Amino acid sequence: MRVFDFNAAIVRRPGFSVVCGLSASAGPPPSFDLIAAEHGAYVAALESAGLVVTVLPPLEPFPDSVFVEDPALVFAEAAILLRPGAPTRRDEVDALKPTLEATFPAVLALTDGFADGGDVLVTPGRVLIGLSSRTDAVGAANLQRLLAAIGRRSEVVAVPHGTLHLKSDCSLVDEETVLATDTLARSGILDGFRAIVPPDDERHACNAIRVNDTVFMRTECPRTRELLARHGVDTRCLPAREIAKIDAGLSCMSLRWHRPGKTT
Ligand code: CIR
Repeated sequence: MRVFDFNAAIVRRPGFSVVCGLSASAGPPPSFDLIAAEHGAYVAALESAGLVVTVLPPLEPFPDSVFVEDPALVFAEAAILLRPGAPTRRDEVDALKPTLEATFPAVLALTDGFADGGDVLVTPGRVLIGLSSRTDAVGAANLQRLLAAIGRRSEVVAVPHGTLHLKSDCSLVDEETVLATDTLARSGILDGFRAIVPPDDERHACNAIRVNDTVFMRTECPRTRELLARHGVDTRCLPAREIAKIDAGLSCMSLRWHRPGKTT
């Protein structure tokens, strides 16, 4: 089983409040209708890749709750409830907990510090945990202990300054290859991987997701798509321009795992 072989996912529909999602820039707010359309296309793509998708209802009090990747981590053997670094996102965890308890054989929980799922990159040999403005050293150390308890090796790495999450700037393309920004590729964090580096004006392409045999990537990145095609990878483009206005990308809209006993 490869770390990107998935047959199940959990997503949450955006609420109308998503237009007030956290954003580091002072640009115009996104449109709810366009975000809902991007989310719809995303869910359809996961389904067409063979995943059974659990769609949770919107949570209006939590504008960023559509980004289910941040409050939890999921593996076949267990889910881990995290402690998001942004105060407005902390209680998203409680809202997700009953679904995870009903779905996974075990649910562990971070008790100290802060960690966002967007800072966690699962690779074949180890789980990378990025220290960022959302994930602190205490949270990362706590997460390492929980990962060890389920038999996963992990390593704590530093996310370059100015990057929201580790996975804003990198993603796994295959078992030996990552898509990464130039800064991250040069940082040493990803040593041991072959890095495909998009041109700087397509750096947002680095938040992609490998799902089974396809890399889902953002629509507006034709040159990165070409690089991936040259590498022999099948790609599928998805719109994400609107969620990008609130600092989000493709990885953050789902929790994905391989549910034992399912065939796809
Ligand atoms: C936030 O700032 O928390 C949201 N507006 C965006 C979260 C994106 N999450 C992710 O990339 N894992």
